[in-house]
Amino acid sequence: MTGSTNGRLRFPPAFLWGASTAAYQVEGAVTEDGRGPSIWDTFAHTPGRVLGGDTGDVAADHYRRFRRDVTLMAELGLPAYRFSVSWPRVQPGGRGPVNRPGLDHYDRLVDELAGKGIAPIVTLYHWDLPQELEDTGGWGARDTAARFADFAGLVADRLGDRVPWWTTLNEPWCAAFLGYASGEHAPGHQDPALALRAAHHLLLAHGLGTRALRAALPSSPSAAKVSVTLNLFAVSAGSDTPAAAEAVHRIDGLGNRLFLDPLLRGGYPAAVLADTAAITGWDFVRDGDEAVIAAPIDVLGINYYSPTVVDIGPPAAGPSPWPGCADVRFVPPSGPTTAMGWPIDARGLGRILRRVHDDYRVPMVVTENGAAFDDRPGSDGAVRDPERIAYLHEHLAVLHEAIEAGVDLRGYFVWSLLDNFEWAFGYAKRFGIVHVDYATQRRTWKDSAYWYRDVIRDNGITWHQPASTGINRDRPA
Ligand code: GBH
Repeated sequence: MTGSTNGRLRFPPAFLWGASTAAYQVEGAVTEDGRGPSIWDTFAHTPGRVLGGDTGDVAADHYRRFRRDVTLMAELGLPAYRFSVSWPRVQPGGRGPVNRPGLDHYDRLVDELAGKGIAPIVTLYHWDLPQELEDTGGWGARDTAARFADFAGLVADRLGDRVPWWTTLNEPWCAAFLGYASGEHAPGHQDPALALRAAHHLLLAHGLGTRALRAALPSSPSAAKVSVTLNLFAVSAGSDTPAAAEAVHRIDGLGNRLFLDPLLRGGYPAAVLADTAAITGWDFVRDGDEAVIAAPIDVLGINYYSPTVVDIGPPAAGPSPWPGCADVRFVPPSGPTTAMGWPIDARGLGRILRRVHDDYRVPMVVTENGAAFDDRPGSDGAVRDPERIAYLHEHLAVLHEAIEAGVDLRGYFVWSLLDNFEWAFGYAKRFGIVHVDYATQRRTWKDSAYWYRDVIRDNGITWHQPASTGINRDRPA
């Protein structure tokens, strides 16, 4: 049970603590061992797409440095590491036989983790679609879903005996709407109808991928878990008006129910189909697709960073990731924000967890939570990030409260283990609890890493906000 003895908020004994990364954001080594290009290689190498012209060519060099990074994880006491498998390493063109050297890498990573007692938590798709599949239609093409299922099966055949928990997709909302509607992410299309089609094919990929995983994974001794990770929106109204409530309903529909309902309730929400009827007739949804998508999952991954406030008002300039929501205004935050400009408010996470618990009754894990701040080593070499510690502490306190209220929450993964390639923002934004000096690839524990090590060791947090001083930077030799 949870508890709050001795000024500490303790988490359940089996609560799983971890840290997350994603292949394109940390690996680098983009031509190593026969890897093919992904849509993110193409996008990042297109001038004007990524801040500062940054690319994932080198990133945190995790592909080459994975052994040292696993040692670092062991020093942190990490019980679990969530990483993604690069599809174009395993199938350079997105289809056909396995590229052995590419899959061998993940085999070695899994073994290295196992050797240190760290559970490997595998995400199969964290946005790095093989470019050749984009060339034949990308997520707009139904065939891409079938190709994903093949890929899932190939990886599970090889790693299934050692990976306890699989995630099909990371944040299909982002892949569909940032990739195909606003164009902020690869492949950079700005076509709302195509984005809705992409969302369906991503969900279909999840369903077919789940089926492929269940077929490939050993059922004993204890069956591996299958999940999907969503970035859910804690959306609330900017004013006490019916119009604002209507804006909330539509954003909740496209951001949350469009994914939750087919995954966990067996079909698309009628209101969302109606709201988007002028954009698409949804003719790409075939008989039987919804049953495939609704294949039971064991746990739902939730990524949460910040809440969203909406109202009706003049639209922002530029293409939006919200099809049919030109009349919705995203209210700028008034309180504290991170270096991304995202508001800091942990209560949104609590609202999401209780809502999913009440409406969908599924075990959950927070698969990403964290913040970017302007971190840099001081003259003594220490990286002081009291804002990140405060952010993480606040969110963990909310999780503890949700668990006490009966929410079935099984674990928490901080984003991210390392500073990394922050998509359209390149290396300008640092989410790591470990600082990376990109010139030397030197890793330096931020104060939040020391703090997180102690959270894991104690399986809990202190009652009171930790002071920015008093960080114990002692490390084993
Ligand atoms: C995650 O995406 C990713 O999984 C991870 O790879 C990434 O590095 C990390 O977060 C940090 O960005 O302005 O209306 O579009 C999070 C993506 C960012 C999606 C905030 C929603 C705000 C909504 N989310 N975004 S909107």
